[in-house]
Amino acid sequence: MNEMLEPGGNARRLLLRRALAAGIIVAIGSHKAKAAEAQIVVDNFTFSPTPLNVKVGTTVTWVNHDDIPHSIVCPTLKVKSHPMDTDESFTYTFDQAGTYDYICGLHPHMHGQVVVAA
Ligand SMILES: [Cu+2]
Repeated sequence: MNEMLEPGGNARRLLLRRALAAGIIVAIGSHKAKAAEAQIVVDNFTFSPTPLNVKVGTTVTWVNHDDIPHSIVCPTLKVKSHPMDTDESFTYTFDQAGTYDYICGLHPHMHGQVVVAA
């Protein structure tokens, strides 16, 4: 039989190796880019957990599990959500450290707090 090496063999293997390495780099990159997330549930006229402790850069999502609407109002941040109907959510990314008190705009007796650490 002809034992001659296939001319493109090495080049093809090199390309494959490069493709694999690129794939690994992409995987690491996307893992690093994944931002912190946290969730606050609104249920039975209560925010939970409160206080919520997070780090700067965390995206917080409030989800309303009540069968009446609630909203998020934080005067410090000048944030005012739309009224969230059942299972609707509101998202805000905290990019500065601090202690943030908020209330429900529809039921001002509902209090919550997010503590953002640097
Ligand atoms: Cu409410």
